[in-house]
Amino acid sequence: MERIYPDIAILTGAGISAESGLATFRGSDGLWNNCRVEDVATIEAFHRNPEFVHDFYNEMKSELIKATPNPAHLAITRLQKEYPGQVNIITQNVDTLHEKAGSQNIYHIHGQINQAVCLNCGHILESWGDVTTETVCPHCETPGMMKPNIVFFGENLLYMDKVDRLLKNCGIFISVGTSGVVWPAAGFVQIARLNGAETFEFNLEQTSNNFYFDRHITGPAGTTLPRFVEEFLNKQKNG
Ligand code: BV8
Repeated sequence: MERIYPDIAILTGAGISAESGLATFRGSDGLWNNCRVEDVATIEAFHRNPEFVHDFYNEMKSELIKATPNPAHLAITRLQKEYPGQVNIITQNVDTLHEKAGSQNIYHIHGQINQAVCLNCGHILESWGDVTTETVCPHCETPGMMKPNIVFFGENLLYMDKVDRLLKNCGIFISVGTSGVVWPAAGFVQIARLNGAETFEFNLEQTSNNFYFDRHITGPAGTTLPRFVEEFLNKQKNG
């Protein structure tokens, strides 16, 4: 009889990039400890002071371009290569470490640091260089309308139609390195679980979402995820 391999949906947050040296948002070294969210990550802040917000993300871009994937990212790439079912990555991260690790099927629901979007025509500009209020949209040639393609608080997430289908059709939901504080991503485990998925949480500590996870694997994802993937793939092979 044909074996069924349930689809896997993996939600990642800043914690998966921590062992690549990138600061998380709400940890002791958190990004939000050094600046107020309201000053950089809201659409009002951008309209109030676009230069400041552009500077913040240009600075972050110069950091993220240097970062390299860690064993947690590579474990997901291995799972995608060796597991016969679909493995989709829904990431809250704006870094491109999943791409650098060779992963596919990546949905950046909070945007991407190496992209800017034109508020006039919607064109997406891929660029690791600085984007400023002077940048001219290469598509509609309007100056001063480029915004970092980062989903600010109060803005809708990207790829939500696709993500909703992935959550409702996955048989396994894995959360890695997210505090489960930011919505609607914090509610994804509930959707997956209510649609029959087995749910796993990988984090240094139990999060407020703990109730919805069948298993909680505590520890640094760079250690726990490769071990989980090894055991999971062996079980798939040996039946
Ligand atoms: C929206 C962009 C609809 C900037 C980000 C009241 C209740 C509920 C919701 C709301 C509310 N008031 C407002 C809202 C909605 C709001 C929200 O959720 N607010 C929260 C804070 C209360 N959400 C929104 O506005 C979203 N949009 O709802 O749209 C709408 C539309 C129009 C009008 C109205 C509504 C938009 C949310 C996206 C905001 N943008 N980022 C940037 O990235 O610079 S959010 C920001 O948080 C990042 O994207 C980040 O990815 C995300 C989540 O953070 P985490 O990834 O979880 O990171 P964190 O530091 O928190 O945690 C790291 C975890 O890793 C920790 O648990 C740690 O233990 C663990 N860890 C650390 N090291 C390791 C590790 N784990 C394993 N191994 C390790 N080594």
